[in-house]
Amino acid sequence: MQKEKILSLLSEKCMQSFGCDLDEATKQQTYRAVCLVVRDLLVQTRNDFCSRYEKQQAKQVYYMSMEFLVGTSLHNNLYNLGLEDSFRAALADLNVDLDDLYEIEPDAGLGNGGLGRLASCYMDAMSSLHIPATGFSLRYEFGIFKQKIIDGWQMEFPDNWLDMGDVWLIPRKEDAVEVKFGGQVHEWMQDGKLKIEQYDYTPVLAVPYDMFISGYDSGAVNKLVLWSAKSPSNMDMNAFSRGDYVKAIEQNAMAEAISKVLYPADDHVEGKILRLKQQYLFVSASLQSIVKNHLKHFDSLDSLPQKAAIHINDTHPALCVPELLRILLDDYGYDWDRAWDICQNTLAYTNHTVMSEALERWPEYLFREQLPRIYQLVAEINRRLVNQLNTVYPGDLAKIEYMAVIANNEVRMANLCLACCHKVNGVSKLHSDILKDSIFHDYYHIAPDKFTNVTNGIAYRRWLCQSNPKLTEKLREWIGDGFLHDANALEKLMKYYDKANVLQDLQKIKRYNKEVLCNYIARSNGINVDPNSIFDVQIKRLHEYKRQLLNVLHIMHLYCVIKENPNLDIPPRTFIFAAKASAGYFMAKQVIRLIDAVSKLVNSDPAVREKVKVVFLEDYKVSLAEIIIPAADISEQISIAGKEASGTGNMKLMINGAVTLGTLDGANVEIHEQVGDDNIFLFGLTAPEVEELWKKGYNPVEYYNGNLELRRVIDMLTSGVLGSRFDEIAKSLLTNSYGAADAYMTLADFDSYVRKQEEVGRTYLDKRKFFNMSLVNIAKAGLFSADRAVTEYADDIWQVKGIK
Ligand code: F55
Repeated sequence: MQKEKILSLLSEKCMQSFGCDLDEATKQQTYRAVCLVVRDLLVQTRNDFCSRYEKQQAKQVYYMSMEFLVGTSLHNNLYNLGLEDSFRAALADLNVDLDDLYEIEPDAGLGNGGLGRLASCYMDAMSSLHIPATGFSLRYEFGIFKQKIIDGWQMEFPDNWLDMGDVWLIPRKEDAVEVKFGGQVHEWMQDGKLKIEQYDYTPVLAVPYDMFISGYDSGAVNKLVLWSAKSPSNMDMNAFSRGDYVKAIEQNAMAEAISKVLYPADDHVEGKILRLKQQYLFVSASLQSIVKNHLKHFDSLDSLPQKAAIHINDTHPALCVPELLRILLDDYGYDWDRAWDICQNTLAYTNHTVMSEALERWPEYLFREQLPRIYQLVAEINRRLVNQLNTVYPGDLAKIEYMAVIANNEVRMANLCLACCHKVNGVSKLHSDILKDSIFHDYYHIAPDKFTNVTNGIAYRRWLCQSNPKLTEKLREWIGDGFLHDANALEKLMKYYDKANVLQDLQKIKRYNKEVLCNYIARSNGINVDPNSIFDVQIKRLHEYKRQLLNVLHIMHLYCVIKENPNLDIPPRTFIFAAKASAGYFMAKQVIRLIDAVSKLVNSDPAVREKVKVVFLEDYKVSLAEIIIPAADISEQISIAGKEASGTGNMKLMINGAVTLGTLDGANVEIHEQVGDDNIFLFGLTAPEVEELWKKGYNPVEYYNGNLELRRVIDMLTSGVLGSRFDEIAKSLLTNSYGAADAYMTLADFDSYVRKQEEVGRTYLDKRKFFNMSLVNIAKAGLFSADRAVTEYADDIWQVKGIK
């Protein structure tokens, strides 16, 4: 597009929206005008795309997720539309730097971590692959909280993203739908047919807001539909006329509370009514709109499975099962068997965790009270399931109870999905095997064909091409442009495996990205970091199983070693952490406090700080990850084997040339398969070894007593040398008071980790060798493209195709 054209569109938009000339607009106004112009372009492309797929009557994907961690959109959209350079040039005429506008945009942080970001990566990939798709979620007024560290403690602050983030959202008030909560169910016979009606319920309106999702160099634009809860206006009017003013306002507030805030926990589930209401609001509204859309184009819902693939992203949208059933039975008069058949063939489910505390269960009474009709249907699903299981496992009551949807006065959402969906997948080979062999083994036994694996993938155009332009430019020079469309083409880089000038260029680019990060660190933390040091990065949610603690214990060990021997010849290192902890997760917050204390100790000690620095970056989010990842040398993926379903940060770091230091967990296993033994630093127990050690009886005290280095650092925790004491952490490692002592086997893996870290240091001294490894990681990362992952979903689960 010509820059004159861009300038005229911007001027028009500025006048329309703000009543001012473009050259008088503030930065904020210019930013909004640019977004609105880009949005118009997306709308045009979307309309063309819709007419094409409607004409072809193409099957659509509906991706249901409580979370989409979108991050920022302007850069992504301009990049995808191929308009970045022309917009940059046009804005330069106005003395506006496009990069400054990028910085104004708040992250749409409608998710906690990996699961939410995965959903966004898949939306991007579906658009790039021309697959007609709609994502459904909630329009949280407050996304994931903003994190500040105050005196070592994590503090949470509200994330008012809509202030600026609303430019990407288009409301469709006319398409609002009603969702019913509570009340009673009335059943009666009419003309020989059973009729069902919910009455005395509380209605809530769900108002859709559309966000368009562009694909790279593609004629496809999909959309994310975010539902916002509103109280139906006639409800307050009724109360007003009865004079019950306060009640009316209260009901308004209660309805609107539903989409107020994203639940910030990714580690455990609490049976909170509000959360159940969030789930039902978005599931019911989405299914109503899917059904309505289907019937616009086809004459009955019989063909739903042929035209719609509805995907359940973890169990959070599991109410899709009974809600679709309800619509078919109650609203469209289907009989049970036919309705069940349609549900089975339309729905599929992805599991993202094996942690039992993260598997959703609802107290039965609460579920029944809030969703009386849905409860009846779930009870009937359970009754039929238990009957069927009685024939498969006659008399095996324990097994049947384990597999039941309702048991122990709880409704179990994973079993609901397993009982219904035609496909169930894990997110890495190891994780999918664990589902089959252990947590879902009994379901696997009765329906082995349901189970499949789709290893996660990332939208690499965001994570490499947009966030690491220097590397991308060089890659284009070396291997051509093929990788921009097909990530597998990155493998062509292998021909430069030992080419000195390529390795030097890789080193220079890394060095440049490290300087960018150094500047960020200096601004945000006031710490001067040496860009020649090894950037050793662990960025992810804070969780005990991810073992940030193992990383810190190693840093404490290094501290002791350097204090003992100040002339120790090791390459300098900067340990970089970024992590949010769930607000109520005590141990996770203690670990943040520990990282903070260790960073103060290390960074202020003249004998140590030339060799080691520790940086904790506040408020980890997509846009911060985009700055850190291109600068990383070492990617810490050190969860206890068997617990991290996949990880996706590991893939983002890999494709930017960081070398993984990790356990054989999640997708690290496949990263290892890709790069081979020589290009990864593996340590620690394997998943079967972890199992075996539990069976044998794990006693962390044996490791403490048997390893002086380990003992020294654990003793430091309680000694006060860190400025304050970390008794709870020490206790959790050594005693049984919080369940199993050292439940994540940090002590068992400590020695192996320390030795591997020594190897990392030695390897880095040989720059050529290190950048060999880095090159192989980039070259072999194509497998982890979201394009590959989405293609597997499309072929094996959804049975959809990209349209011409
Ligand atoms: C969010 C809310 C609840 Cl209630 C439970 C879990 C979560 C959540 O955010 N989970 C999550 O991020 N899981 C991660 O999913 C990634 C994508 O599949 C995996 O890579 C990662 O291993 C897994 O922990």
